Amino acid sequence: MLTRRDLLKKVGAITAAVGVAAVSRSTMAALPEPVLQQSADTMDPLIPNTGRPYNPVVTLNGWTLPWRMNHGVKEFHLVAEPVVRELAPGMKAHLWGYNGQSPGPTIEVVEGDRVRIFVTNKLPEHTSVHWHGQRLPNGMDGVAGLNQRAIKPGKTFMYEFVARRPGTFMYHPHADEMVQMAMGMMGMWITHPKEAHPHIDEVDRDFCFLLNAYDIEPGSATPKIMTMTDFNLWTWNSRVFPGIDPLVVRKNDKVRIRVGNLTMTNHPIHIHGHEFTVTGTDGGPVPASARWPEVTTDVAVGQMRQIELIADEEGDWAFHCHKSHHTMNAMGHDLPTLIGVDHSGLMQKINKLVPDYMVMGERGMADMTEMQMPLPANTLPMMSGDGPFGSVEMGGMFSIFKVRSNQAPGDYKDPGWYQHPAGTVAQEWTGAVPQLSVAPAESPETKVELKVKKPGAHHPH
Ligand SMILES: [Cu+2]
Repeated sequence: MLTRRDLLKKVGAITAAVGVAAVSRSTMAALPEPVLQQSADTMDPLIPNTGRPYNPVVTLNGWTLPWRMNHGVKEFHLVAEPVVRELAPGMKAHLWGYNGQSPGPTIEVVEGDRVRIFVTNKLPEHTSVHWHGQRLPNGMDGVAGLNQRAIKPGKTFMYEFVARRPGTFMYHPHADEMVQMAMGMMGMWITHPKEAHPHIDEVDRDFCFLLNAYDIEPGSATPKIMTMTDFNLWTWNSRVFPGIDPLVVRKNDKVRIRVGNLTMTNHPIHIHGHEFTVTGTDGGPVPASARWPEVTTDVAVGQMRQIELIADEEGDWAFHCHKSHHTMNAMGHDLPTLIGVDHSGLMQKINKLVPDYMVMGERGMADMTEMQMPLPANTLPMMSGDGPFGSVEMGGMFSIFKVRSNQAPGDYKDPGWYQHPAGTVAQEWTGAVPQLSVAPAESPETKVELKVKKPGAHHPH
């Protein structure tokens, strides 16, 4: 049995909120003490010490909210508030979230639990919480104006319902939704089955995370809330690679990964080296007869996909969104494609006019990772992340599925890079090769002429 002290230790650098200025003392006294998180690290699973037992999830770069048992009701306290979230080492974003982080903490309960959630609003504007996918009384569904009055700044509301069906759900505001979700307000909700379920398997490791996205101008820290499609930071639980922790498993573990999408576009989630099946959606578990093998599954907007696999291939396997623009960090999209364009002599000419100008993309964009281009403060390189063989040239929605035979059960610590057995890494061929012509034939039609436009009105001499 865990004591409260042990419980707090497990959750990491969490603190109880003190001096909540906007909320009166008497109101707070009746509420469970809110638990806050200051770190963006992946916390160990929260082993339940009250209520029905279950196998807890691991929230990627996140944590589970501790609860208080009050006469058989599980009581949670969410605090909606501005937060500072580290997106990856080197960049912090000013977001809105819950209990110190964005996304908010994962809420884990068991099928049949009566749940009471206090929501305190410390934002500068009103909010509400919608419990995506839940069966509940209409007045608990959280759509401000439709199902309840909005929660004004400084006020606390109470939601209460029975977690009727097992599954993976999400929570997010349903008041000024576009702004509040663009600012990072969202979290996951897991309802574990109360007993053996015909369509829910026991697993050794159970991960969850949300897909989200931000548009933060290089050098600034606050997302642009009006952006509809052109986001520049594609995140998993408000983290970008190389800031996203690896998913660490023991060889032959049965692994479940729950992925919810609260961005404004779809994300084909892809794993290397293994096949998986989709075993559940936010509508519930999928019967075994309706599952088929995949290596990529599309997670559309507002959907959750729960995938399962046997981790039977050792190694460091890429796990990422298959939209190549989503595995990049802050970038502009209005650059011309320059592959194959001859820049000879051009740099000197341009540098006379614009001393800092750099030609990019002449041979592709891979040079970007080596370019010592000065970045504004609080910005990440477009692609980076060093691997054992050089730069991984990735950013955004990318992580590594690390399968190790010597990883202890229940150990989620990063084991470092995979040590490949001798002779199992692709390498340069040093034997004889047939004569190949590499340079493309040049003809007047394919030769591209570059015209340099000089800044200012007058023509070049
Ligand atoms: Cu994507």
